[in-house]
Amino acid sequence: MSKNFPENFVWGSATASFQIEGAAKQYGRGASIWDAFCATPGKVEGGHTGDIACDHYHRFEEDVKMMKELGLQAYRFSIAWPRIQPDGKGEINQEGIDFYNRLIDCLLEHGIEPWVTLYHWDLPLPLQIEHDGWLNKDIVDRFEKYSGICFENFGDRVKNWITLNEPWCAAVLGHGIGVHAPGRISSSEPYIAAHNMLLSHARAYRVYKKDFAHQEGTIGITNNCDFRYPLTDKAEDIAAAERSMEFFLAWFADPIWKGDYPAVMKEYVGERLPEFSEEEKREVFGSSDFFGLNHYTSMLASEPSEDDNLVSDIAGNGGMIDDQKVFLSDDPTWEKSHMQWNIVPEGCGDLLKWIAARYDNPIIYITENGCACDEPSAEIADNDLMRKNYYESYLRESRKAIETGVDLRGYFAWSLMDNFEWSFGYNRRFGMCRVDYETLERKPKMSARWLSQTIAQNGENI
Ligand code: PNW
Repeated sequence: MSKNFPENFVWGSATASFQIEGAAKQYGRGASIWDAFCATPGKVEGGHTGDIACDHYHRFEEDVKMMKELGLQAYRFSIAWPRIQPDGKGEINQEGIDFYNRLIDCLLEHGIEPWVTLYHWDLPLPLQIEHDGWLNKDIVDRFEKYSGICFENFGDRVKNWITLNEPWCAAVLGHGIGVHAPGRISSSEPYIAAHNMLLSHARAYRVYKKDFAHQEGTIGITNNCDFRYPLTDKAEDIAAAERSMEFFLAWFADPIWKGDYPAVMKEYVGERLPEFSEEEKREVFGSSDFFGLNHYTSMLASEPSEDDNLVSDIAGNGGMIDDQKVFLSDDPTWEKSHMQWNIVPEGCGDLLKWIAARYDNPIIYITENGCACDEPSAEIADNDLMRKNYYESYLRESRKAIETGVDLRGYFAWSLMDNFEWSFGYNRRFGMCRVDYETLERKPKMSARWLSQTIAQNGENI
């Protein structure tokens, strides 16, 4: 078998609207739940906001040029819903449409394929305040309208759509532990929000297939998942690891690829887990042309003992409230990123194989993968060996998974540039390109130069 990645493997990088655009109060954009969250004291480190971010709104041409110079074949970005519909339900803001038209055209002129996420967490604020956001089933109709506006205006040129980015994060971090907007803390709301997200995703998928089939694009959902290794080879730890995967990924993927929530969730969550009607099951089942995967880290899972504190382990590392009854820990030999996320390349390969086995070998795209390194100076950023090694080792394990038959078709490095890292503000830097937040100058780091060579050789150097 050749060492290369498949011939049409897609090499790209990813960003999200709120994290890079800025111009948050300009050109008719309405407020989002993240603007409100940033304005709430104590929620975001340093009181940082998305007002300027990387100023991508004004500098997108420069950014596209940089992508071209790096040889990226694809660029995944998200559309800010409140730029398209400032109140989330009514009038269209033409300036918002015009902006994304300029961006899409510019990408295509440079031979870069746009991959567009419809929702990467910046919900129009009025939908939250007046309608309870994702907790209200009405959101399904609103998301359908918004998606339709996007297909209608951009679908002649955009052929790759992602409905939702990481509904797990929006459900658990946003509605369970409250560290993301809208900052709610609850043990039942995550399941309701997740349910309505799944229905919204499916509705957008169905509308695309019904009304925009002539555009001949593909559309899917992106879920995030860590991998879980059992702490020991005891049967109950092996079961705990599997259960943890089901609470993380199968929660969202089973309804789409198998037709309902995993049995273990029904059992452990009980009546707090909403039920799909038969009609909803049919709408959700089969509603993704590909399996979008964002992956960063792995942890050890075990059956909790009496004194294990479950809650302490969920903040940012992928547990799901106490319901799953899993204790999570780290292998002390694992290196950590500056976000304290374990660097476990083999977890990436094992996760890909887990997905292939459970979901009958779907087409997979890694729509995010990356490493947080704090880079206090430009010199340190320029020599981001840790990030380069991270990309390389995760890609190596991905290629090995492909060799076992996993149908992985593309890889998007998170992220094109340093940006607003949600509740951590601007200090956790995932970017392949450095952004000097004073001057807003951009400069590719070593990892970007490495990825660029890798793309040129279709991964033969890995
Ligand atoms: C993803 N977790 O967020 C997002 O899609 C990006 O916007 C973000 O910048 C990137 O990963 C890095 O954080 C996640 O707690 C946030 O497991 C939290 C988790 C996973 C992904």
